[in-house]
Amino acid sequence: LTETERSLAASFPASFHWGAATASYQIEGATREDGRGPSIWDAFSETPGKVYQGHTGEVAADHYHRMAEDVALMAKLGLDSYRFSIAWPRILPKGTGAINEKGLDFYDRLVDALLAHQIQPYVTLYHWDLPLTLHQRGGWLSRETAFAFADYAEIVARRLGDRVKHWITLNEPWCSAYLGYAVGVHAPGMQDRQAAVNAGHHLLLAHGLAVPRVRAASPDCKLGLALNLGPRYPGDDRPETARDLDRADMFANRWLLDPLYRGSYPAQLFELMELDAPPIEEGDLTIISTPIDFLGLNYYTRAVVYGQEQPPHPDACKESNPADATYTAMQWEIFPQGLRDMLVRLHQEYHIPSLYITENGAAFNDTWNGGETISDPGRVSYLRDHIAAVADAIRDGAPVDGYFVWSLMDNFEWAYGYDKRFGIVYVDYESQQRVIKESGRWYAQHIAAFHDIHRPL
Ligand code: GBH
Repeated sequence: LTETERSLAASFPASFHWGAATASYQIEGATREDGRGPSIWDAFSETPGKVYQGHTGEVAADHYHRMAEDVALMAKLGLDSYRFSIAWPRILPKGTGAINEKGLDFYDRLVDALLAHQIQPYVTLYHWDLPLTLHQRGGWLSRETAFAFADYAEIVARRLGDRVKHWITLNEPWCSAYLGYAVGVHAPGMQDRQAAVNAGHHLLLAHGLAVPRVRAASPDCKLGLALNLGPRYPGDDRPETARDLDRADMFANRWLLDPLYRGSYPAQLFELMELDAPPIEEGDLTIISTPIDFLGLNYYTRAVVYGQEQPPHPDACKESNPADATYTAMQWEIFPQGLRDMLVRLHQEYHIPSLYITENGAAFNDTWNGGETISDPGRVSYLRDHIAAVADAIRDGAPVDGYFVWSLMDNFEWAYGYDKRFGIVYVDYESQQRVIKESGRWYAQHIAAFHDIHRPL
């Protein structure tokens, strides 16, 4: 590490957590093993034309069979925390009803393996793999799915809650709702904006209903959810730009933040979208805004908004990032300051008591030449500059308690299949060999430097 990098590591408080994140469907494989039921992502990825080159999660990084090796890898990197998700269809193959003990056993062993290495588990209960049977009964368009989720959450918390002290109910409900039900690029692949708004409400309700159930089953736990938020900046100073900036932010950020933290949807949102409000029942917003312990922020990039002559729907604002900026392989602009700005805003405007970066990372076109490591300088800079932005946010008062790299290892990148690699560990999908990239080595050194500073003399 350079001198600057050492002082960056030293600037974090001793209580700060360093981890990496994954999700069940993206890494596990073994989709038909040990009683796992099908999920909407099995069905979606098996539908021709939905995922790049017809890739599916059937094998993925084979983590289901290589769990012990992968935990050893985390220990080698020096992670103190690991965020993973539980596949609902492994626990309840049909979404409700009969429990599949073998599914619970797998996560039980994973938690024990992590704790044996002093790695704290951060468990996401839903990272997009809805049991297919529930989809056939209406999926997130049905209120019943919210109640089914709360039952499922309690089953998991009862089994793991003596050892798991950090729970994340949902990962990125914005994506589940809008990409899954309006754009159709994610499962279940529907293209209906009203459906997305309705699904969003049932996802939030699922979260709110699960909160007391998890708390009751997991004593002294901390609980939250992870949102993908992206700050919006004006492209120029025209009044149309200010107007559309507000609309874009309402859709991208406040749609879910406001019901969770203010107990109401943004006043104009559904009207401006020219849609009906979702089916809100008496008491729903109280359930949704049940206090939680922390918010997980998944941050990748920002957007720059340009006003249009005709006022657009909030989900159709003109966004275009600068041509002279640098971009990742996803064509997402690299903009670390956006992470600082969003953290400070969450602190100042929403008074959130504890923040985690539950995902941050980048895809680059890594290639392995069979050697000891893989050169990925773009990812090293990305991580360093975003970690520096977190330090800036802390300096400006944001209560940030931890940072998770997306991702521990290369994995099934949803609609992009295995074409996009986010890992700090490379996965050779032929041999399933893992190779630590230079970014993984850099992150390990960063964590080691952090511990050096805080080690009692
Ligand atoms: C996450 O999704 C997922 O949780 C994870 O499973 C996935 O592998 C990972 O990221 C990488 O894709 O204009 O700022 O709104 C992130 C999904 C990324 C959705 C950025 C919207 C648009 C950028 N999103 N995105 S912004």
